[in-house]
This record gives sequence, C-alpha cells and structure tokens, in this order.
Amino acid sequence: MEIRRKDSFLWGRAPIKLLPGHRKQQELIQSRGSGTNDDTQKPNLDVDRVTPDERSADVREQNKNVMRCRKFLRGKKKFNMDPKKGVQYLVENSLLEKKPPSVATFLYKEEGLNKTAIGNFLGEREEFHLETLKAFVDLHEFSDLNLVQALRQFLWSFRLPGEAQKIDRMMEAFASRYCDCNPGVFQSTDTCYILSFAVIMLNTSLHNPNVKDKPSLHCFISMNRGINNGANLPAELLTKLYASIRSEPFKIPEDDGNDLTLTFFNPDREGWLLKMGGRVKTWKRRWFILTDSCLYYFEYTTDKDPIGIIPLENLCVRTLQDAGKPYCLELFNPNGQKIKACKTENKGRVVQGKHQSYKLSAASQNERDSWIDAISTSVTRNPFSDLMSLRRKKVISPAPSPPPPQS
Ligand code: 4IP
Repeated sequence: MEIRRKDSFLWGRAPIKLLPGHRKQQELIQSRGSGTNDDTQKPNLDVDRVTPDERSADVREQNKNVMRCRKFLRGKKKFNMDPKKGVQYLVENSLLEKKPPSVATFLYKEEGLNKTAIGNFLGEREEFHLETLKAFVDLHEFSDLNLVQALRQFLWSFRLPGEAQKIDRMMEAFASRYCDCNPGVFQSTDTCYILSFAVIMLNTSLHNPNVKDKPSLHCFISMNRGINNGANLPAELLTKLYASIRSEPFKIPEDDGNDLTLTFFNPDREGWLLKMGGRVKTWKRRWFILTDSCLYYFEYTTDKDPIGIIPLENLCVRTLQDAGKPYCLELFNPNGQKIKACKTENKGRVVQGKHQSYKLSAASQNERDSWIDAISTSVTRNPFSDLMSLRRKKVISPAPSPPPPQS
C-alpha cells in the first residue's frame, strides 16, 4: 500500500547514529526537513521573550549546525565509496581530527559506515593507518574472553580485506591486543596469531557447505601441536574453542553502508512531481529526491531503490509552458544531446534512460520555483565534457569550407 506521508520516507530504514556532537545537529535537520517542512511555520510561543538580535544569532547558529551535519553525512558517504577520500574530506571540513585515536573512534563507533571500507582503511601500510589500526584494536576489550569470543568481537567491527598483507597486519594487531588483555594465556603473540588463523580456518571448514571433509576435534588439536613456543596448548582450551566454533559460526557483518540508506538520508530536497515518459508520453506521479547532485525518482516514498537516477552534471533547468499543466519545469542538456541517466526496468534490469529532456510538473508555482532553485544549485559543471561535446560537434558537422577563390 502506498504511504503518502512525506516523513514516512525514512520508515523501515536503519536509524543513523551520529557522534555526540552531531546528534543535536541531526535533530535540528530533522525538525527543519528540507525546507518544505510545515513545522517551520508553527508559531513560536516564546517568541516575545527573545530579542531580534538573539533570534537571528540563533538562526545563524542553527544554519551553521545544519551545514555541518550535512557535510558530516556527505563525508560518511564519501568514506563508503573511497575511505581515504572520506576521511580527508571530514578532516578538511574540521569534522574529524586527523589523529589516529579520533579516526579510530570514528571507525569503531560511527554507524552507517561500510565495513569493507573500514577494513580497507585499517589495512593500509602507511604509518598513519598503522597507528589508527592500533588505536582501533585498542578500543576492543578482550580481557577474560577466550580467543573465539575475542575474535567474534573483532571480526564484527569491520570486514577483513581480501589482500593477504592487510589481513596479516590486522591479525597481528589483534593478537598483540589479545595478549595484552590476557597475559599468560599464550607464550607469545605469534602463538595467538597462529591459533587465530587456525580458528578462522576451522570456522570455514566446519560451516562452508563446499567443504566435504569436516575436521574433527582430534584433527584440530593435532594441527596446533607445538605452536606455544614448541610446547602444546592445553587440550581443554582447544576443545573449548573447537566446540564454540562448531556450535556457532562467526558472524560476518552486513555492509550497512552498501545500501542507499545514507544516500537518501537528509536530501537537499524531496517531494512529489509528475514526470512525463520518455518515449510513451504519459504522466507518472513519482517521489523525487535531490541529493549529491543527482535526482532520483521512486514509485513510493517508502521504496528503498529508485526507479531512475539522473546525474545533474552539465544539465540546465527552466520553466516550461504546457497547455494542460500550469507549473512545469524541464531538465535539459544545453548541448542538445540526450540526457545521461539510468532507470530500472520491471524485471530489475538497469538500462540507460531515453529522455531527450525531462518534463516535470509541480503542484504549485511555489513548488516549481523551489525545485528549479534547488536543482540549479545542485547542478555540477564538468568543463571537460563541454569541451568534448564542442569538439564532437565540430567533427560531426564541420564548418562549411570557404568558397573557392575567383579566377
Ligand atoms: C512509461 O510510460 C513511463 O512513463 C515510464 O516512467 C517512462 O520511463 C517510460 O519512458 C514510459 O514509456 P508507460 O508506463 O505509460 O508505458 P517510470 O519509469 O517512471 O514508470 P522513464 O525513463 O521516464 O523512467 P521510456 O522512455 O522508458 O519508454
């Protein structure tokens, strides 16, 4: 069933938890919405007690906070696409301190970060990453946990990268932290490191349906003979670890930054518009979201995935006259080419859009103008593609050659 409530858009999505400093700002944004929220028009009963100066200082402060929060969310999205660039963006915008403990806390506590991206960032070999990895591992408390319990906690906080060198650095950091928290359990960090790998391999062998020969407890114990600096580890310890893994496999974290939740959270603008079809000229009512210089449209406000995505690079927007619809706007390519967009067909196949231009209709003049303003602000310019299309035009339709000289 279609739910036609503007704020219902966030229903069913994972709540996004911000660092303490940002939580307040997040509430602010939610209460302000995207500028179309009715709450902003509610009378403020305390208004008489506040001087105009105080009020405008308040508004300035609020706007500043809203901008910060938007940037913070943008930084998280960037992180999920490219962790180094995301951290750099947050640092440049003074939203994150460029110190290993601060970055480690961000990676450990912030929700909505892609766990593969966290793993890749932590696995890098530069000094800053190594220190961040150390600080990150130190945030885990392994005291009095057996090795499997500690590994469960550790492997839940990120996804192990595929690269052997990265895995090696991370497991080394884990082993060292485990030994610090539990002195006397192993003779050396190497013992802990080797046993951790043995446990991870045991997990795969016992729970991967493709592995036919499941190792027995006896096999697991004999595999780990002599790893405690030449001595054997206590059989009770190995038996306990084996039983724990057999009864419950490691849980691999879902990549919570992989879905589009964060993309559509806190957009620049959202609302219903009518959209004219590309080839078949019918109007369809669609929920539009403007964010990150892209326009997305959905069938329902609650849909998780959009039907269509229109990147706004080098596009223009203008009002458009239409006999039947009084408040139309048009999204077009100033170089006359088809708009580059993509859409999902009925069967889930993603195809290229077929629009020469997008004709949209708003419910009122006010709404139309606000959409035009918001879209114009979001359009990005890529001079390279302008140059390309100029050159392309020149090649396809060369200028007429000058008339031959008169004899
Ligand atoms: C469809 O018309 C819808 O308007 C589609 O919009 C539109 O795709 C189609 O354009 C158009 O043929 P009918 O449903 O009456 O057949 P939506 O995808 O929002 O349902 P766009 O590209 O506008 O999304 P073409 O160009 O795909 O045919």
